[in-house]
Amino acid sequence: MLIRHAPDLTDNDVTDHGLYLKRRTLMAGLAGMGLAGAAAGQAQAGLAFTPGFSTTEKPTSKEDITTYNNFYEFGVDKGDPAENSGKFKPRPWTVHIDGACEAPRTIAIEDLIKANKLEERIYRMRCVEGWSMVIPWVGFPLKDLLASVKPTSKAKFVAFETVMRPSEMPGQAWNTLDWPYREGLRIDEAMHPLTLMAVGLYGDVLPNQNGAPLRVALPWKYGFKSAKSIVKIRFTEKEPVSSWTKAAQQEYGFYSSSP
Ligand SMILES: Nc1nc2c(c(=O)[nH]1)N[C@H]1C(S)=C(S)[C@@H](COP(=O)(O)O)O[C@H]1N2
Ligand SMILES: [Mo]
Repeated sequence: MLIRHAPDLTDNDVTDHGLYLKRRTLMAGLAGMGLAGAAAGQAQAGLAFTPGFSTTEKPTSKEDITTYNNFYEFGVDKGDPAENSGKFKPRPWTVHIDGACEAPRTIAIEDLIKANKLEERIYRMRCVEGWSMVIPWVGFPLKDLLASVKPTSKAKFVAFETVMRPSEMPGQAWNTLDWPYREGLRIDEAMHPLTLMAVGLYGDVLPNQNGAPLRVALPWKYGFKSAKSIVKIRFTEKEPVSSWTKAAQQEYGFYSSSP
């Protein structure tokens, strides 16, 4: 990964932010009246959610969040994911969960969204390269999904795997990482109430470049721990492989808590 001095990408686009906050308040009000679904359907093809944990920090603009990305499957430059992910098909999509659990299963993205109560959570994401953003995610606690498959006492870690689809992900033709992208968490980190399975941002479904249709978002870990476009989740007894740790053990240790 290139180490670059990037600006602090915190947003200054007041108009965008103002509109967003208005809409967020509206959605919260409607959700209270049980109308969020209808409102979301009418207003736009957005996701119905209620506000959850947040930060008082001002969200980065949607423009910056969706055009300055790390997603090596689409190339190594920050603009590559937005530019090269147009052909990627995030639907139909299924996630397979197995390993040390009693009820392994394969679940479709629509069913996952229906079965879980979506919340908006505004987290600061820090990349180990030195840049950060404040991102309004929409998602649900990962622990709810994990609990649904009944992990056993042998489940000490949780391993995540990104989809392998070289025909739609041009970066997978290069040996920049050992594909598919793999990351892992200790079971208590994965079950932490702040660990989010994100399916949207800024009230809409996740853009391809941000990890559609679902990715992890951990507010206290460096960005690379949050795998994008996940197709496999496995409970393991041993510490799982991390693509970045494999590539550069010094910079990307397994734990990698951010400051
Ligand atoms: N599959 C996959 N997941 C990934 C990456 C990647 O290259 N491939 N990059 C990671 C890194 S280094 C960061 S900082 C974040 C960036 O997330 P964002 O582009 O949505 O801001 O995604 C993480 N998840
Ligand atoms: Mo990163």
